[in-house]
Amino acid sequence: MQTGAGNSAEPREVAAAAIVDAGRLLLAQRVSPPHLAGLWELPGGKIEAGETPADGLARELREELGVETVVGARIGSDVPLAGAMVLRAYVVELKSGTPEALEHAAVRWVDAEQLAGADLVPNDEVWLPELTALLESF
Ligand code: 523
Repeated sequence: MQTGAGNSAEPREVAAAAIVDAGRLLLAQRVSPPHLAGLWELPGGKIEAGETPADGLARELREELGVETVVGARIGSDVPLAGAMVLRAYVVELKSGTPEALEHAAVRWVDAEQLAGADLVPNDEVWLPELTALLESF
């Protein structure tokens, strides 16, 4: 029976970016839905049909932050989402531009200690060990 994933056996992907610059990680504060508003996330969004995850994530970051990026390796584990979707994180390099909150309430750069104290969306909390290790490797 179809359950909303179309004809593909692959789940639809939501991609999220771990952008690290000068030893700090970029967090973005969600404005919606109400139960996530005010919480901080790795910016990103849904990959559209026909897009590679790298192209789709770079598009989302252009739209949300006004920056050009290079999408790199996967980091952390897959997080299953409702509606046959899966959330995946990627290490992303900033190529040009300064991140602006075009679709978020705010953006901020955090070090490992500030990351540990940040109010993250619950899904992104599973990546804390990998994100902390990434920050400490710089
Ligand atoms: N998450 C999430 N963490 C995270 C992102 C980028 C997304 O838990 N870092 C979840 C939140 C939503 C779903 O993934 O349940 C889709 O993310 P969203 O709303 O940011 O994707 P968009 O921007 O593509 O969605 P719409 O434009 O609203 O359709």
